[in-house]
Amino acid sequence: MKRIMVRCALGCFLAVLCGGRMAAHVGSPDVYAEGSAGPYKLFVVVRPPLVIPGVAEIEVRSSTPGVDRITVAPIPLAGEASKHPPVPDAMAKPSGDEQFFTGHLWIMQPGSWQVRFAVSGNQGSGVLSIPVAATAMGTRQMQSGLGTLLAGLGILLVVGMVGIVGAAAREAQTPPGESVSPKSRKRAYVAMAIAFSLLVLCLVLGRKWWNAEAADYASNIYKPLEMRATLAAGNVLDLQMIDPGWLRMRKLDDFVLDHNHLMHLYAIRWPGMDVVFHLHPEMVGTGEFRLPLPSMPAGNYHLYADVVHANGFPETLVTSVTLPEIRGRALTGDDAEGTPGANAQTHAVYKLPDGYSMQWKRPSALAAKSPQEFAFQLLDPQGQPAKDMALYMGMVGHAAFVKSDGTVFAHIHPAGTVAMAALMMAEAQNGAGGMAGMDMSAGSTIPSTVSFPYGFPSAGNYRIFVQMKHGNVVETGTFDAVVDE
Ligand SMILES: [Cu+2]
Repeated sequence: MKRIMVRCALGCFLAVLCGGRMAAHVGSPDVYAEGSAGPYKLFVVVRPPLVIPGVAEIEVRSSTPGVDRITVAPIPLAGEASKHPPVPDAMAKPSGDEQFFTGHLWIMQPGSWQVRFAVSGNQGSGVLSIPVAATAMGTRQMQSGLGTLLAGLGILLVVGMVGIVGAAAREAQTPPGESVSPKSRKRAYVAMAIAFSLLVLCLVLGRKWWNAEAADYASNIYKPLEMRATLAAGNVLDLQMIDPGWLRMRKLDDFVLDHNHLMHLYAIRWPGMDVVFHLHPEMVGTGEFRLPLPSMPAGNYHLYADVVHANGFPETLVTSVTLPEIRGRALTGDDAEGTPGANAQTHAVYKLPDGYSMQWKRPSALAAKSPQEFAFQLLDPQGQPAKDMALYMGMVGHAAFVKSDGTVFAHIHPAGTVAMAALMMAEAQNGAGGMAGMDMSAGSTIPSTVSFPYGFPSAGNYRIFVQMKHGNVVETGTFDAVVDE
């Protein structure tokens, strides 16, 4: 506890010095998620703290009316501590909007967390848990103005202290009205020298303490898993994970299935983003995955590999590889390919090679950091909603949001930015709630429209790859988005 308090104090004090965010995805730290807390459908945004320990900002909008009260609690996603939730905090209604709630939560440790929402209202109560992978991401320098101010105040304190000690030693025993004796004067100099030495010693030790705490904090700063990609004989792509050293909890052999696969690999030809593959390498050893490549055009590919650890902590590994033209196998199973080519799709309708088309119900404006629904519909060659819809890896659709400068990659589902494997762990603990897009029982018709909750992390140019399945065909629609500040 003492250690936590010290960290906490340091964390607060360093608030302006450090940066933090959630892991998984690349450059897209905020969590956007949609799900059901009992009868209430919620759109949740969790904005990560600047430091760990730090405060996560939370927004909830209920699209079901009648919500009276929402409480939130941070709970580890796995392990013994997940069974002992802390006392929850009530969310506030900051505006006249009856359906909009805000709150904040302290996240005390980096790792795999869930935020549990307990909702009550005129239709009863319900619970929804949203996984949050919390990491401290970096350290910034102290602002020079603040540094100068603190140094000045420090010098003032030292000089003041030495002055007080000197005055006390010199004059405390001198009767009023008498002049100070040379002996007292000498004693004062000795006392001031000793006081000064002690203060310098304190400063040196304090500096040591500060550096030790800073180093301890630095060891918690997230270092993403690295990956090396090589083309082996027989058109096999070999992916070797490298752990640059981070928390001891991280292992390279504890991955769990996330919507049917241990790894989801997006290979995007760069810089044009004109070819995209969504593939699923198999694990062949600790931290090593392999994939027989399908036929692919030559080029430099950015590789984004999504994995989820056993405790629900998701990571996205990034690397690039230059490939010659590959004459490999045909696409099978859950493989998918999209080749938008040079015809950048800024339009609302994307024509697919087999006569189908995908339509984006494009919002009138796209702004950074603003939570939005991204809805896409699959149309058959007659322009009617596709009737032979199928689930693709258990869901109506999958989307990848990629920024043209390579700084953002986010693999999103109808339930949002959270890793599906982590979400299912959280759901299992609640025994209630529901995931958007995954709650289809057998026999019900699969809709031809899919909707993703998301918010762009920053302004700029993005390409959105949307995948939906009909019959045995996985379609990849491509849409470009220009996002304003
Ligand atoms: Cu997916």
